Amino acid sequence: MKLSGLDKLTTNGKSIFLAYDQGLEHGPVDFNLSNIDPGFVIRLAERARINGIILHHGVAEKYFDAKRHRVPLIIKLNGKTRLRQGEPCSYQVCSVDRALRLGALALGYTIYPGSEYEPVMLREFGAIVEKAHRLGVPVIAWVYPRGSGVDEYSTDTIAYAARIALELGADFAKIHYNRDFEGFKWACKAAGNTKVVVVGGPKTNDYEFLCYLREAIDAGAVGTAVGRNVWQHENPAKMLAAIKEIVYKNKTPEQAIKKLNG
Ligand code: FBP
Repeated sequence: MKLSGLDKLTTNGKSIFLAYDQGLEHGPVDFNLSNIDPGFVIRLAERARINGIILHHGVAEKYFDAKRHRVPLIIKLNGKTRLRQGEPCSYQVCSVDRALRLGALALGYTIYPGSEYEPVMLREFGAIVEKAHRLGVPVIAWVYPRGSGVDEYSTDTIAYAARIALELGADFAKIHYNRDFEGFKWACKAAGNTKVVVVGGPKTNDYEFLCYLREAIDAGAVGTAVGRNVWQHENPAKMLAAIKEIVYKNKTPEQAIKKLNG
């Protein structure tokens, strides 16, 4: 199966995606006066020449011009707000057709395995993969096991998440890394030919974040789909440059931090 956008989603086999879907998932609470502007974040991704920016369709329609912007667009097809309580459930909010009309090179979808609503998400995701692959479009699965009784960050659960992505036909699995290095190696093995990218998470200490990323890549991840650790940074362009040192250039966190502070 030939997927047309796949080569742009990697640079020598490695990927850096900038996630900017938090406006729906978390609300503007994550933003400041700069990063609340989608244009600011799109420009950041474009200038850094990374492998993609992840947007919901509404933001893509109003801010992203596929003819002008030189960064691959990844549209997240489902979403939820944090206002709703209870078992997590993220339904499709954008069709494959609309995403492609908006210029998407790849599609994203979040699955919450273990949730009461898991069957709905599995069914929607299955239909999306079928259509996307028929059209030659790659699909990224956010696999976040959640729901009562699910230990989201256990090593076994993370490996299960990776495998779910493979079983369901995802081209990339976006999963958590709990700092169990050997466990994450196993998770990357479990993902098989599905490429693993790690979640960024809430903004943390720069050096800690770069160490986390280094480890995840050494364990077998091809990169990261990070959001807040970049655009909440006081110097997001430099943070992206430091991430590039780790992901593309195979540098150490110490070398990358020099790039950040230099
Ligand atoms: P961050 O790097 O900011 O954590 O973004 C990664 C991401 O998966 C986003 O794509 C998504 O909006 C968010 O995290 C979901 O976070 P959660 O459901 O864990 O609150």
